[in-house]
Amino acid sequence: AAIEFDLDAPYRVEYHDAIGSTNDRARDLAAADEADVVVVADEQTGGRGRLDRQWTAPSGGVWASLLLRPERPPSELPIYTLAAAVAVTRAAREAGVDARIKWPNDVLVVDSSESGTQAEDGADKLAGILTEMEGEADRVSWLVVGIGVNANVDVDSLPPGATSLRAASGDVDRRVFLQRVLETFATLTSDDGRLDGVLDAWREYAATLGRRVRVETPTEAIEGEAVDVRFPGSLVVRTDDGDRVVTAGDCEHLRPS
Ligand code: BT5
Repeated sequence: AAIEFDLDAPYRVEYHDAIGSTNDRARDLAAADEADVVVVADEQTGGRGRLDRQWTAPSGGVWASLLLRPERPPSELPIYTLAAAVAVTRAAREAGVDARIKWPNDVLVVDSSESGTQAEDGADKLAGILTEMEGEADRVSWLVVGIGVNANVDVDSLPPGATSLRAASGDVDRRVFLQRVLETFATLTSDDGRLDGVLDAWREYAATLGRRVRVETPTEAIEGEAVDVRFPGSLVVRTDDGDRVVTAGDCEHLRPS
């Protein structure tokens, strides 16, 4: 179903009925010196997750990639990914869904029915964020924030462990939903400070804080209690050997021991 994304946002909108990956298209626009564009598609045929994983993106979802050129060093960019997760979570909650964030940026819906297919202990994945960038040590050249939300799609068309807004609370007006996401994202990332508002909102929506977690970093696995998030988006894990600050990795929520 074709949709029009005529958004009232500080970004130019480029809409596609079907495309390989909105992130790839945004990267092409970056190479063409564009900025402040959001690429939106009804369907993706080659959607991408992190670490070369596939992202299933049938017609009816909100698949969008935002191209930005923030005046920040690459080391601070995780805060944009957290801001995107907060923005999606807020929009989902406004749509009546009990959405929460798993560090760093998976949006989950807590499922009280315990059906057993969940990606995480009692929760299903509603949305994911894929952030990509290029730049020097002191300043990013471009940043692409890819946002994938299972909106008006059947759970049957998604991988196990996934859920959708349709399944959790009903279909949404995708134009309104994306508009809200972009508004929140723009507000949270507009101040030049340390973007503390992002962390405060992230803490409010966190599913991870206070839980036992196992985080696989590129070099090791760290287990302990997730006690806080800190700029630019690192997880503080309390282990038997003291607090560890984890900047990147895959996080698994463990059942309480
Ligand atoms: C993510 O990766 O969660 C980032 C997903 C970003 C997708 C957006 S859509 C717009 C933009 N254009 C793109 O091409 N990508 C971005 P990761 O944390 O690596 O999770 C990937 C894993 O989630 C897969 O290995 C599957 O297990 C699962 N998965 C795949 N499709 C899914 C879906 N639609 N809903 C929930 N889980 C899914």
